[in-house]
Amino acid sequence: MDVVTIGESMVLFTPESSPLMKYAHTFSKKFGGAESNVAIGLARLGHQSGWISKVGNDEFGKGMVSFIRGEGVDVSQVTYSTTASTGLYFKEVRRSNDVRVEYYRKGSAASTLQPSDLDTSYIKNASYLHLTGITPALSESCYETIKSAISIAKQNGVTVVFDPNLRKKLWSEKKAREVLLEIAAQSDIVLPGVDEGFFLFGVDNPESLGQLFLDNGSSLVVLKVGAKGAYYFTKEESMLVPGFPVKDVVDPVGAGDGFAAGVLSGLLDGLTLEQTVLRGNAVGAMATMVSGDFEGLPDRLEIERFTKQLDMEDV
Ligand code: KDG
Repeated sequence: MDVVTIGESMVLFTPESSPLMKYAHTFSKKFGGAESNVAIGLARLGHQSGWISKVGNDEFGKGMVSFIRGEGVDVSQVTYSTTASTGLYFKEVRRSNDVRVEYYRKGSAASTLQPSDLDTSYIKNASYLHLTGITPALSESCYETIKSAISIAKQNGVTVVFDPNLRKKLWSEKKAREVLLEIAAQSDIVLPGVDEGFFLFGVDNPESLGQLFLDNGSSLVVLKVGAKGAYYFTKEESMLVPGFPVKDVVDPVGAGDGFAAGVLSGLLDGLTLEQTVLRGNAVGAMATMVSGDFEGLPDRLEIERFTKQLDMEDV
């Protein structure tokens, strides 16, 4: 595998008859989950990605696994719980900067993941282990699972990539800060947003944040600054790589996962850091142009068209 990731995916319901979940009487059914979004994004770009998870032995769980398998992601490490159900979530996009979610995931199958669910050889044979700050927020056993995955990766030279993906609905701010900093410190590459940087360090200046994440233990920091793009920082160099402006954002959820998939794809292809972050910016932007958490993630041809169209508009 090029990239192995671990996390919960859920059935996602979005209101149809009214934009508000409170009043809608019909909903469309989709799927969502930060880590499987990344795995799907990578598969669409031609990489080998594997998703470790647990779902309920129910119709939703089975449907979701087939769907993710159909996207080209390896789901051989997904197990089925006979006691807990697949998690659900509802999402309404009021405006591009006002998205509301309701989770029905407490005690879900994925929240029962535990270290013994991990197959050491599966992680060991990957080039990258991708993690987010959502999984450790789900339960104590999920937190232990993430710690164990990191230690397997570290013992076997697998690069750990961490997106803090702060979800305040899932845990207390104190616990979130403590755990996200702890995992970031053990990760080779971190992909925070500037807001997450502010949450963790109380600073919002990109240069200072880059340095703080480096001092915390990572060797590459890629800091997202919204539509402006993203900075990268290593001990030797740093740069702001401009973003791709999107006029009409349809659904911002999943942009960060698209960004992560683009960055991982660039690294796997051996691009320069500037080109790598540029790919992350393009994939992240494209994710916002379509409704759904991963539906807008592009294949290579679509990225090329998207970046060329922008060039033509600029001429
Ligand atoms: O990054 C997008 C995710 O937030 C979404 O797909 C659902 O995993 C999800 C979550 O926990 O909110």
